[in-house]
Amino acid sequence: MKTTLLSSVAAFALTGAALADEVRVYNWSDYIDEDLLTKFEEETGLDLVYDVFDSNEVLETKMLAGSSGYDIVVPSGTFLQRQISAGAFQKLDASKLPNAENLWDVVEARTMQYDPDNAYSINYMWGTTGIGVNVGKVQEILGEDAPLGSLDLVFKPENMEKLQACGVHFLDAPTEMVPAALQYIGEDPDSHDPDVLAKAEPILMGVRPYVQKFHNSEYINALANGDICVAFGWSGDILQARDRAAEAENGVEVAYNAPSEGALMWFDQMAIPADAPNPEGAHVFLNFILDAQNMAQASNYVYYANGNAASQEFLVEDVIGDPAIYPDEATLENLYTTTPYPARVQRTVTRMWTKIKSGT
Ligand code: SPD
Repeated sequence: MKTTLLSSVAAFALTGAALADEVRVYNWSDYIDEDLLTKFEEETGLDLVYDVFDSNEVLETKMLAGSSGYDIVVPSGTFLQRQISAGAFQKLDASKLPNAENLWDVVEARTMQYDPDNAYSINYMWGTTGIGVNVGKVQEILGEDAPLGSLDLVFKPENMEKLQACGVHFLDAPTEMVPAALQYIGEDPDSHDPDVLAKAEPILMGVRPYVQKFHNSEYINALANGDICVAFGWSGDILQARDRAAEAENGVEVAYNAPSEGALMWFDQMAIPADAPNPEGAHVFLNFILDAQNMAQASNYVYYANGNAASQEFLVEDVIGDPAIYPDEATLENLYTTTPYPARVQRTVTRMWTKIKSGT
């Protein structure tokens, strides 16, 4: 098995025969138990090339350009929807996915808003976007009653001014940070109205000076090592940071909270590019992932919920019993979803984000 981080797949001088033996998967970083990759190769006899990315925008650029060379990719729902419209994916062949019977109708009903009939994709994982904290450090700085689970922690300049001393990371994900800022001020987080979207800018600009870095994966180790004390990031990644800190026995206590004001709920979907070199192998990989025990092994490792009902009996209590991963009814009611921005609105948001990141 070959795995690389954000590798380029520019050169494919492979023969048709070689391609048929090889499946190329492009997934998010820190999103699988690598033992599963080895198991896939052993069980199927196929060679797996497994590359990783950490941004929907990076994946989208490849998907819209075409010829990515991948057999499976994993966009989030809103990005998937836009890429389906652009013709980037091929329909799944249900006859090659017998394990699809394990899928969870509750999740399928939600992902249909991005992929009607779930014709092009299966859910891999889903989660929320929220606040990771180094509990001890944040309480030392803001006091015992620090708003650990509130957007006040990250969007109130007085708090952020103090927290900058111990380090704050934000996601470099405009389609998540802008909705969060809108939610904070009581606007519709899924607004596509440029006048409403513009209201997010002063909120983000107001705390921008105190953000050390905008990045989508470095915060896991940074939180775990105690190098930063706050990250606005993805649920399972922050829970992985919690575990890494506990394993290191370094005295760092990491906690994740979906913001009490409301959190984004998102779905990462596995899909087969229209020009995938090995669609047959892609279906073999999807069917392997859809196996209940394999899917449970993945969730148990990465602390994200999955869309596989049959896997639930194999999930450890730390996962199935944690409402930060499998939300209870009350938590679910406090989650929102978003829809893709039309191209003109997307350009406005991208411009705003460039300004925010540069701080000018
Ligand atoms: N380390 C894996 C992170 C997966 C995050 N998925 C992105 C969700 C975007 N809405």
